[in-house]
Amino acid sequence: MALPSGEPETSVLPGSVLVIGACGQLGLELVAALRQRYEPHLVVAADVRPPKNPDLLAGGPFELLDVLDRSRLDKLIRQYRPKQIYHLAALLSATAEKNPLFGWQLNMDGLLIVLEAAVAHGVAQVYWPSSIAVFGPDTPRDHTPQVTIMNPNTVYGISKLAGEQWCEWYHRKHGLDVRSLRYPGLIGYKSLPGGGTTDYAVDIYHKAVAGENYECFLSEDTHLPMMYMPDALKATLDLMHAPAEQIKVRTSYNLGAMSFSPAESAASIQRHLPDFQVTYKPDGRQQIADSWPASIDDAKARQDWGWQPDFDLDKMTADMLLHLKEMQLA
Ligand code: AKB
Repeated sequence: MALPSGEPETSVLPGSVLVIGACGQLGLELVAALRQRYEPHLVVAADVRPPKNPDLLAGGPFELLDVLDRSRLDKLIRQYRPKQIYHLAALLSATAEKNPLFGWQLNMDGLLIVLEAAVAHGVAQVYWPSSIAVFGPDTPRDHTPQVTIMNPNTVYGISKLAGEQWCEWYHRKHGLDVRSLRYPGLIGYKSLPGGGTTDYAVDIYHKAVAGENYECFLSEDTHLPMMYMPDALKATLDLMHAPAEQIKVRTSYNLGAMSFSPAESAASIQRHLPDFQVTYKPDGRQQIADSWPASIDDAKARQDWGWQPDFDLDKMTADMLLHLKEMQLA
């Protein structure tokens, strides 16, 4: 197994990878991608609860871990001696708005616990996801630049912005190789998101394939940055495997792929399923969406470590529908 930063294989002893928050939308897919890349038994999946479908994380170790429990984390790090930690556990935007103090505690204390443990145990690399939620209503909405006015107005966004600054601080003060991406809304067929503002963009495909109509919680013309899961996995692994000197941004990189509205998503699906209908009933999540960028300028990621997405809306729709239909028949 070869790990990032050009380390030779012999230096990786025992060299596992720990994924915290492994049962979430991204975690399930990232564990599978890492297990394809490395030896599966070296990729340790951890979450506060076991997976709903154990098959999804079969093929490698699973450990129960509440990321707020530092002594349990220390124990797992001593047991598996990870070279890399992917720390994904968080409350997303809509859920954190409903439970602000716990959202702050999980998102902020969880990150600080992981960063402290990484320094204490000499873990080589940490990955931590940020989000387009770091931007707010004062931010330029179109082609939002890497460096601009932020002023997020959600608990989730405030925690992500503070977290970015902590990542940069641990890099500067402790030399910790911590890397991060500002994900747009992520769309995949293998698992459902939970508690986000961009979740409609996944739900809509499930309803379409089930032969049902969809009631969307955002207005039809709400444009948001989005990304198909294979691109998100590619970006994450490419970032983590880029030579350290290429990583110039130690807060978090803007990352873009496509931008679309619920109406454009519906139209893309209707090209395959003409009878599919969508109605619109915006709820509290509309306000969150309205405070976020419509599209992202990710020139810095492209320039520093060669980021390039593969999927646009129609290509993603064709792939999503194909896989969801296959899963329905299985
Ligand atoms: C959410 O909607 O909260 C997330 C995000 C954009 O970070 N998907």
